[in-house]
Amino acid sequence: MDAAALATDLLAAKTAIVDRVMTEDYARHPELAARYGERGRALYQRDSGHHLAFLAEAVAHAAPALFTDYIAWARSMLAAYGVHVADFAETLRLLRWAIREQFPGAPGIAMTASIEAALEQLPKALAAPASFLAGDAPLDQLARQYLDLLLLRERHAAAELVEAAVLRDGVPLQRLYLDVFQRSQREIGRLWQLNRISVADEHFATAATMALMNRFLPQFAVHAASGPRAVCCCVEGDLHELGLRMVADFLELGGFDCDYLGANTPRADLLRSLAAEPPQLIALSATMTFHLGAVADLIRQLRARPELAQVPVLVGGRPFQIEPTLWRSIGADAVANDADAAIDAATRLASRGAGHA
Ligand code: B12
Repeated sequence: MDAAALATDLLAAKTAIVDRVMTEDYARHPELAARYGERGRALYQRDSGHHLAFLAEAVAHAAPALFTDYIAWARSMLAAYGVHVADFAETLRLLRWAIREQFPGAPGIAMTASIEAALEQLPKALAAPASFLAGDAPLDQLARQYLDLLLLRERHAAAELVEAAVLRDGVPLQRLYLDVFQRSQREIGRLWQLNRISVADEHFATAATMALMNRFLPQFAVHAASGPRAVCCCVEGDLHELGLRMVADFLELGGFDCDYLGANTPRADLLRSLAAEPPQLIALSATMTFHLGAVADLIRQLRARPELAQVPVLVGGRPFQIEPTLWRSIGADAVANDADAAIDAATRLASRGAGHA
């Protein structure tokens, strides 16, 4: 049985497995009802569904790191909401048991290999990951000030701060993007994960940073209508567009002519518009591991169309950083882990024109 088929079977049994795990856990540990209260069961069900969704991607792509990374993240997120690490470990053990019951023999063993790895790592996983802005790198201080202002909802002061850094002090735009914007966004994520800030705080910071990027780009980009055309989009379902937007801006600064389509691009519409005018490059972003299926599917569809089969596909986003070989197994032509590296990869791919890596 191949990996993709195992993952499909696992997902098809998701509801049954989650129900079984929860019933067994509450039966073995009656104290859970008092510990987690009335909403406990609903949250247990939701979270176990997430565990299974990430596990299925690790199985589908034969990439256990996708699951172990998720478990390290979930461990701190759950801790921030009062879930005991011992209870989390028990859920994972029961998940392993229920999957093996449901899929006896080799399939169940293959499906649960990542759970074994995660359980081994769990005692070492941090209750709270370290800050992204704790260092003393040149722009750390600027990033800290910028984030502090955004968390105070001081959007105009934040804008003045970074504008002065670029226009007065000569900080290169690319450094501002990567060392200040990207890292403060990651810190925002960490603070949300630890339940220290709200989704509203995150939305405010993301919108303010996107607005600043809109203001900066026209001041620096040389319009390159004759440069290679790149279509940049997030796969269907994925809402994280700021990273892709950064990539598109860097490509524009590097001489590309980018059609930036943004978040959650519907697959059918994308394929139609690509076929109408095939670009020299497609830049695809996925942040959530559970959107990797959409990436693989889209690439398969591109390869199946004669007019698009040779257009190179560059991928990027969080799961590709976690598992460095994933781009290849998913069928892309190259990966880049940040907007800087994206310029080199895109230039290489576009200059090669047709053909795969
Ligand atoms: C802002 C944000 C959101 C916003 C996005 C809004 C927007 N307009 O973009 C919203 C609120 C929609 C959101 C939703 C969710 N989010 Co969110 N989000 C973030 C946050 C805080 C910042 C993202 C960002 O702007 N990063 C900065 C950019 C510059 O970095 P980047 O995205 O990594 O991009 C760089 C590289 O990855 C690469 N790259 C990216 N794409 C591409 C493409 C190509 C072609 C190339 C070459 C390179 C490349 O280059 C980029 C530039 O250098 C991150 C935290 C984080 N660590 O990133 C969480 C984070 C990604 N989110 C997370 C989660 C859990 C979610 C939700 C599931 C929450 C929920 N329960 O609903 C949903 C899922 C939504 C969905 N269906 O996609 C978790 C993921 C954890 C995990 N284990 O996977 C994170 C890590 C937060 C955390 N620390 O817990 N989120």
